[in-house]
Amino acid sequence: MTESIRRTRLSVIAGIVATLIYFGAAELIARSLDVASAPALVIGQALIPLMPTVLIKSAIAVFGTHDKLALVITIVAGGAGLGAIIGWIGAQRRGLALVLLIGFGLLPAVVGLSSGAGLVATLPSLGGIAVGAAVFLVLLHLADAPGPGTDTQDQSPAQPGRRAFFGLAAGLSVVGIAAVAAGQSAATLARSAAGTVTKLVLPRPAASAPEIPTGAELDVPGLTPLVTETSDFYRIDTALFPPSIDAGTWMLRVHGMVEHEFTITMAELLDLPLQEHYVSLACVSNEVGGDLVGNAKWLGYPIRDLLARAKPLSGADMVLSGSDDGFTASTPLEVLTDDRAALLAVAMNGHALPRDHGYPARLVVPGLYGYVSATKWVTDIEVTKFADKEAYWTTRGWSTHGPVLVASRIDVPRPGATVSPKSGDRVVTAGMAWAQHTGIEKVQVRIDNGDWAEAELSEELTADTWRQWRCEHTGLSTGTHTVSVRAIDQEGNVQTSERRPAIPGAATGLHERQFTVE
Ligand SMILES: Nc1nc2c(c(=O)[nH]1)N[C@H]1C(S)=C(S)[C@@H](COP(=O)(O)O)O[C@H]1N2
Ligand SMILES: [Mo]
Repeated sequence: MTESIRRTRLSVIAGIVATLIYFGAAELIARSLDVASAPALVIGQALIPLMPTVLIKSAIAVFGTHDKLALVITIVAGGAGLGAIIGWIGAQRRGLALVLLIGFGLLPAVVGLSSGAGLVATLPSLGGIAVGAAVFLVLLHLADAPGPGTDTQDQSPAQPGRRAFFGLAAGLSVVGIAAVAAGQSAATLARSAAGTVTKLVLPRPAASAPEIPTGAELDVPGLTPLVTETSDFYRIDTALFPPSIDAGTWMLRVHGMVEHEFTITMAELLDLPLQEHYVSLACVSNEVGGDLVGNAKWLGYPIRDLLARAKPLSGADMVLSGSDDGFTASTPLEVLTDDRAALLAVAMNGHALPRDHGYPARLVVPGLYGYVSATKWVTDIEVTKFADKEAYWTTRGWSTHGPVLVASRIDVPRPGATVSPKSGDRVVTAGMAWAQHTGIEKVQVRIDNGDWAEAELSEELTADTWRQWRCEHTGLSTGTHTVSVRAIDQEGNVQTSERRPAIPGAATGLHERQFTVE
């Protein structure tokens, strides 16, 4: 290997290490100033709206709710790749490399400023690039350092300068990655803590949710609970860092095609007679058998009553709800004015909403997928027309209307499980079924290509919540079997077996699972 190739190599490494240290230092500065402007987040947030829908949705499908972490890792890895190119340039043209490094490093600060973030939000990038550039120069200096024998043919990497180079490069890479990881987990922890420390004093509901009947929960180990713990509730949104909103200054504006435009503060909202309802929420990106669905007890004010106060004008057919972070959802006006429990919610399972789920207020609408109804961090309600306005996901290929399709899922047995039949050679299968606002009428289960058998259903909590099902099978031969499930809603719609991808209006097909009888 010639000296020039060796130098290029070291320079490439210096570029990568400088980038990792940049992300790490910036992350620590962002954490200590408690600003949401670590470069990885700023870049991610800027990229999300530019990414093709398919990519975002497949990231959600692949990574579940860990899609944000995957994005941060991708950005840091991408940054390191860019660092490698800059390092490669630096082997020949050091000044140019430095300019590029600083230029790219400052990009998040520029993006932040142009989207209205304050000056303090630029500090992570500024500090990060100062440290990153210093590291770059020090490493290049070490790479240059002539060791004994530079003038001879001995150019082994064991020269003192080179040894220091590799030691420092390895150490700093670890420090940079550890700092990003520590910063990200500290941010997550701070967020969940902020979610449980409630600044809202919740009023007693004017109308409480029904008591849960004993028959509403079946006793099957491994079956999903009827009410989802808040900490287990799926989270889907486009916010890399959920908005931090002060309930004291939060306001909701109701306007558009209405007779009386008005705004409402949190104090005013909490003074209104609030109602408690169990409602199951589902994501349109949920795959067949997936877990982007959950059920909670929500406390809120009926959107119907808010709209009645505003008095929609004739001709309006849609409500465009908007959040603090720019997300919008289009909900049919008639869905929000009929008698269903569509809520402007302030609490979930007895506590103020956690930040991840929309603190201090969000919408919850039974019967529609979240993307067209469940706006978190809601600050704006505009009465309008489908012909005039388009919502966030509609502009990205998803349908304007998003009614929930009848669906069912197998929870028991676990995938690939080996089961030993119980007394009387029984094998139990169990799972969940939902058709929010219509209600589940029947669930049918089939083993292999046998006949559809009717499953036992848990008592219905409300038509807006999911139901558990359970089925017993006898006489199964030893060996592998496939169980499939389908649900029928109270309007007689049978869950279709036709396989269809999630876009534009939810995946269809029947959930199947294999297990072995021993
Ligand atoms: N502000 C905002 N609200 C949002 C979204 C979003 O990206 N931003 N995503 C919607 C989608 S797609 C779903 S499925 C639900 C999920 O609510 P959850 O995260 O509380 O489960 O929130 C909806 N509300
Ligand atoms: Mo969703």
